[in-house]
Parts: sequence; structure tokens; C-alpha cells
Amino acid sequence: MKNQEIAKILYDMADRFAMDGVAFKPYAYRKAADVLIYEEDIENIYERGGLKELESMPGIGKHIALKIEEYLKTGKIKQYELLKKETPVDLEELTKVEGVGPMTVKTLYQELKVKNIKDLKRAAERHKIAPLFGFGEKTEQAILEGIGFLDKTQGRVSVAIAFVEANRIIDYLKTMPEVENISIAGSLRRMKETVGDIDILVSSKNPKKVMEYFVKIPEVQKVWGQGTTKTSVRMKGGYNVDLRVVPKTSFGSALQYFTGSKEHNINLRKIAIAKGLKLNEYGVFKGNKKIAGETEESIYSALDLNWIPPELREGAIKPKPKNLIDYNDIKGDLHCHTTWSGGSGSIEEMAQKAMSLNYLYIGIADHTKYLRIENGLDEKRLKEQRKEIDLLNKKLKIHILQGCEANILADGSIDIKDSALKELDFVIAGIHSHFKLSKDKMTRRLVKAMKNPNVDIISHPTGRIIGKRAEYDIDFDKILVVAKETKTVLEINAHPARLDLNDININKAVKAGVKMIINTDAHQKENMDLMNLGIAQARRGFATKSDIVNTLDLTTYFQ
Ligand code: DGT
Ligand code: CA
Ligand code: CA
Repeated sequence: MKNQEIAKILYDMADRFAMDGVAFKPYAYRKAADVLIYEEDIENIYERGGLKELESMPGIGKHIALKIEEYLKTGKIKQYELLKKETPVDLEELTKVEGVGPMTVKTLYQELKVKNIKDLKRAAERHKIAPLFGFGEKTEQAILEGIGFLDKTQGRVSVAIAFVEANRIIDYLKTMPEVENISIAGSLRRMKETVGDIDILVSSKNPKKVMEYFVKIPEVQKVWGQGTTKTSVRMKGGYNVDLRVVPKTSFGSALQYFTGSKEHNINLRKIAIAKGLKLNEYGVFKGNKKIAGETEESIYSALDLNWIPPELREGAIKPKPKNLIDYNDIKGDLHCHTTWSGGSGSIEEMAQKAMSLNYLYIGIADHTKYLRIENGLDEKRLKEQRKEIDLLNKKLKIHILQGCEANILADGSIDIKDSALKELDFVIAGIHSHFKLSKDKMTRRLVKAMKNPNVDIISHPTGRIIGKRAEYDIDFDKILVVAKETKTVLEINAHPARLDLNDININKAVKAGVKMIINTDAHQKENMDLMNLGIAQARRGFATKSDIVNTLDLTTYFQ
């Protein structure tokens, strides 16, 4: 279960190489870390076949495999320790501030001895940053705003990471014969975009033994409290886990209770009281008689309700819509990048991955020319790419659509000629620059893009980056009206850092009758596995199958 801690180190090393202006390595280390997070237990891989087996993992070459081996054997990576000594800054913390990258950190350390956020804040407040070469008043102000945003969102973990980690812990606990039932609970079971901590529920006849085994997980850094019903720990990955153990006869009621949300529970209890019943984590009671408890369904049923999926348990009690989008409803992914622009998989590799997911189609949507750092395609290269796609369509048993992710420029125009856009099967347009325009300008910019008859989809419509950048200032209601008018599809970007639209905006779109599409924005084939995160947010927004266009056979939809 060391994947998360090693990934953390590799990300930090990547940033430290970037800080020192080293070429290629930052990219390689970041990619290896991305792979590691979602791979099977790295210790199992190593035990199975040593260094060779590590190297056989996608994105992991000999050099990085050696580093991983070193960590598994000694608990340290020497080069990493040296890098940290050379520039003793909390890079992970500092680069969380929007607009502060590794190079900025280096300058701020050299010029002002800034080592952490506290130093950074002090330097900005004392106007020490503005006079530095290449900085200025505006940057200084943006840094202060960035720190303010961080303060508000700190301490929460991405659902993607929490989900993988929780399942590793569950696999570990499941090996105990004393563990009868086991489930994720809390906000993670509700698939909230970030979670405060991981909650796990077990039923067992021997809670003491389960707790003893739990705190012995090598990744446990600190035990906050250990009892027979609840134990709380801190993991080295930087997040907390609560484990609760109950008797089997109360597993359903405890699962219901500890899944929450708190508001949902309060509302449920009101319903129970109105029926002359009592509801708590031990069951539903009529007087002293327990009438439900072993399963979650029995709890809802005792209250004359149908079972409610965890994703729908925020706030007021609402029943599950009849055709709520489900995890196996998606027929294809229309936002995939390839080696033609910023991605690291070929079109064929991405298409093979789509086939392994049983999709009917895949949409290739590489960046276009405005994004030079991503090697964006111009009109000519789009045509060349079409040839490759035509050939692959003859060869493979999946339909590959050619699209692009064009840039919406500051004035709302698209960075590529309409005559070239017309040739594509579909066009995604997204904002990748000028994030801080006024509300009015930003809204008009998106409206203009949606009114372009060649634009089919708006990618990550609100632009937020979770924990890092707030949504753009836009009139979202107006966006919905125009999306409906122009039949523009809004994207639910499943990337865990985006999840944009979010659950609340998804629900607004559902109510406005605006169609949406769930895409992964994959830059490597492994990212295509993150579709579930987007589906979960769609469910939280009460979207039905008919609200989401990639539940359909899309091969003709956009033509
Ligand atoms: P989080 O961890 O902040 O993302 O959110 P939750 O919902 O996982 O909250 P957490 O971990 O504090 O507690 C897990 C669940 O336990 C919560 O969703 C509902 C239940 N719960 C905890 N404390 C209370 C309480 O005081 N009243 C009620 N009704 N339920 C509670
Ligand atoms: Ca929790
Ligand atoms: Ca908790």
C-alpha cells in the first residue's frame, strides 16, 4: 500500500527537477506517479518479479524503477533527500497556490528566502514580491488571492485518491476471517468530489482484534484514538481514516447512519418520528422492538421509502429518478488527447483502451494551435490526423470520431478556421487562457463560442480546478439558456482535479433541459478509467440517462 506515498515523492521530485530547469525528467516522474496511484499494490508487484516487474508497468522506466526499489528496500530515496537539502522549500504546499509554479518558487527562495506558505504570505503582504523582476503588483495580488482560496479548501482529499486508498485498506482488512461485512461509508460512499476523511465500516464478532490489525497497517503514521467501536488514524499519504466496527445485526443501520449526509440522516429521523418509530445507528425500533437493521434496504423500507443511492443523500430526502444515469450506461468517451498534441498515447492505443472498456466509439479531441506548449494542431495537421483515423477505422472494430478541443480566445472566437472545423465529426471548444475577465465579458465570450454553428461541446465549462482555482466569474443561468437554444452540449469533465460541471451545476442543467456529456479528458490511456468519477457527479446532480448524450450511439449524433 505504499503507492500513494511513493507517488507523492515522485510528484515532488518532478517539481524539483522542473525548478532546476532539468529537461524531460519532470514529465517522466509525473507520469510515473500518475500511473502508480491507480496501479495495484506496488509491494505485490515488486514481490512478484522484482525490478523487472516494476519496469513492465506503463510509464515506468529503469531509472524510476530503481528509485521505487530503493524506497521499498530502505524507506528513502537518496536523490530525493539531496534535492530537498539543496532547496529546502515546501514545494508541494507552495505550488498549490494558483499561479505559483516550481520556477517561481525557486526565484522566491533565492531572492526572499521564501520556504513555505507562511513566508509567501508575509512577503506578499509586505509588498516584497512586486518589485522582483518579472513579478509586479498584479502577480503579488494574485498570489494573495490564491493563498486565500487555499485556506478555505485545505485539508480535503480528492475523491479519486480516497477511493483507491480506501479500497486498498478494505482489501487488507478483508484478509481477516474476523471481518464479516465491510463497506466504504461517509462522504466517500456518497462520491463527494473531496472528502474530509475516509470512513470504513466493518461487522465483526471480534472488534478488538480487527482494530489491532487495522492500526498495524504499515502506512499508519499516527493513531488518534483506538477503541472497540471506533478507531481513527492518520496515514502517511496525508489523510485520516475512521474505522467503525458493529455487530452484523446492525450493519445496515450503521452503514446508513455513517454514510450520511448528516442532513439526510436528520431528515430521515424526522420521517421515523412522524411514523412513531425510532431510528439510530443500531436499527429502526417500534417501542423496544427492533424492526430493521441488518441491511440498508430494510431501514428505508421500514420507513416506507425505496432505497436511495448514496450519491443522492445530500440535503432533503428525494427519491431516485427512474432512469438515473448508471455506471455502465456510457457508450464512449469523446475527449481524448493523443501524441498528436499533449497526450502520451497514440490514437490506436487510446482506441484499444476504449475497446477494452466495451465502448462503441471514441472521440479524439486534441488541442489546437493556440496552445503551443501542448503542440496544438493547426488546420494542416488536423487533415493529416484524419488520414490516420480513416486508416484505423478500417482496421479496428470501434468507431473513431475525429474532433478537436479548440480554444475559445478572449473575444469568444475560435483559434481555428471554420472551414477546418466543418470537416471534423465534432468540435469541443474550451477556455484555456484569460481566466480573469469580467463576468460580462466572460459570459459573452462563452455565448459567442456556443453560437458558432461548428461548436458542439463546451469543455470544463466553469474552469475551476479543485482546491486551486475558483470557477470563472460567469452568468451560468445565461449560459444554460444559450446552450439550450443552440443545442450546445456541456461537458462533465471527469478528471478528478476538475469535475466540471460540478454536481450543483449539473442539477441546474438537468432542470434547464440542457444536454451534457461525460468525458475523461484523458492525456494517457489510464486516465480513461476515471469515467466513473464523472458519472458519480452526474448522479449527485440527479442526471438521468437521457440528459447525458454519450449514453447514446453517438456516431451520427453530431453530424
Ligand atoms: P467529510 O468526511 O467531511 O467529507 O464528510 P462525512 O459526511 O464523511 O462526515 P464524517 O466523516 O464526519 O461522518 C460520517 C457520517 O457519520 C456522516 O456523513 C453522518 C454520520 N454522522 C457523523 N456525525 C453525525 C452527527 O452528529 N449527527 C448525525 N445525524 N450524523 C452524523
Ligand atoms: Ca468522512
Ligand atoms: Ca469520519
